[in-house]
Amino acid sequence: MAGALALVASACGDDGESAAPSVEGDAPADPGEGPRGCEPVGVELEGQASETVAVRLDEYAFDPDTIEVGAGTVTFEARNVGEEEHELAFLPGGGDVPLNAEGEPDEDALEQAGAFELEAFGPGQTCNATYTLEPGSYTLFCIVQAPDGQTHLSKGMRGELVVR
Ligand SMILES: [Cu+2]
Repeated sequence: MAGALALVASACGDDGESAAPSVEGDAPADPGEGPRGCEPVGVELEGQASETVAVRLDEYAFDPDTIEVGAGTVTFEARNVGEEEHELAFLPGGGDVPLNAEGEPDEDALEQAGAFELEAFGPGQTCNATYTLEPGSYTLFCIVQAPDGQTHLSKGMRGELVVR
């Protein structure tokens, strides 16, 4: 086994991170045809989840757009049924997503508010995010840019999560 591994390693030369160069190599084609893949969140918590909530992401809405769950560990099973990438972001406290002077989402304010997200992933994929949530209201939103440059949020892609 060790010998086989050494052989593979030497066959690859000094390329210790064989995945990285190929990702870089593919990068120019990505904006056109390579949607981002799912990067699940909280996989280590999934076993403790007391609820699983299926959410469909589409242009430009969440379905359902109002979700109620019990406090504790919850898995969101997000399915992108649209044609663009989508994300599932959470703003604790609810209310409107803070915007900057240009009318775009204010990243600093979002960070201060403790916003968190399941990062954007491409059409046809299902991606899980598991969080342990405190009771309260959360605004759900997606600020991926549409082809016309506007955010999905500005096109109405938002919802509400109530954690009891
Ligand atoms: Cu979106």
